[in-house]
Amino acid sequence: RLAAAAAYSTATATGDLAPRKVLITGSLGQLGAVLASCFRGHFGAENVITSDIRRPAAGGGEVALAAANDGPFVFLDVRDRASVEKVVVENKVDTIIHLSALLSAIGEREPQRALDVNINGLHNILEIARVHNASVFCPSTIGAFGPSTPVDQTPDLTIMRPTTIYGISKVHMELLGEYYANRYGVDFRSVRYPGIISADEPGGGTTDYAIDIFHHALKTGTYNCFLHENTRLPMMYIDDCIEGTFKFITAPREKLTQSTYNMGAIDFTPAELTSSMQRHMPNLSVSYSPDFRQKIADSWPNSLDDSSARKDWGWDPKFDLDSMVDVMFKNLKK
Ligand code: AKB
Repeated sequence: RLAAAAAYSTATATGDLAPRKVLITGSLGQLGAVLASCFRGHFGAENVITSDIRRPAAGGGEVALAAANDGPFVFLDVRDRASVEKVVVENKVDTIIHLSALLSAIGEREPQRALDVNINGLHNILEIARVHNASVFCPSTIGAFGPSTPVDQTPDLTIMRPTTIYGISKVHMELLGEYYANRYGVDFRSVRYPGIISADEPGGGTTDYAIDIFHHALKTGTYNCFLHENTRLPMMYIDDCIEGTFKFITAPREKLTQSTYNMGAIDFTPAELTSSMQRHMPNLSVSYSPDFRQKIADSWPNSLDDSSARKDWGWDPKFDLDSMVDVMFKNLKK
């Protein structure tokens, strides 16, 4: 997996590769470590500061630990504006990749903490970016959509009335970022990620079943899925996510026609994922016990229309369901 992380540093370099000083918040989550490897590969390890409120060893596994050790890592609580500002000013940070957020399932368990981190954290980041002239990338999600959104090939511009605190905070993030861009000229960019599949264990999401299933399958040959077998959700393999995110953040500003883009790749149900996995493990047995996360999944789209991302900045995912399953087994068996 360390080799895989290093490989991200070769993500296609087509955009603006002028030197940058990058700060990544929430680096010990699912995406931070691999994004850090990618950006360090292009801009130099010392120019990408990773940060989190945890100690690197405490979570995020081998890859996260390597990302923290491979370059500067600082303790940073995004709710504390002064300490974030200190890091930005002292290090002349010009690009903030703001990943700190509580995801959908954990957000429903702890709505007040989700509001604090997702809303107040974002306010701090945008204000710091405005005052110190930094650009901001903050991912949005399919969770920003809701039960009244059209479910198939959901377009970029549509009804957005999410029913989770996570979704509400992400719609707020998209709109506030756009406000800062229009009113103050902050270079704010966002993409709506589907569920991201990677070998590292994620935390607190509704799409996480599609990762848990691999870990359980390899340990026990069985999995009890918390979603119904026919729940279709948009998903993406981590390599596509990192490559696309790098391309988007470094895309020349004049190519972008909007601040937030859908980023689709594949979509499948737990039953379809199981069949694909059974090509490797014919005896894999999956049962279904939907819990509170079913209602969250039912409020999200089946698939995304990401034609604007493809047209404007060259989004071009490579992995389909079977190739994603093949590479997951390969990485997890290492
Ligand atoms: C979640 O399930 O909460 C996340 C997401 C789709 O944003 N993976």
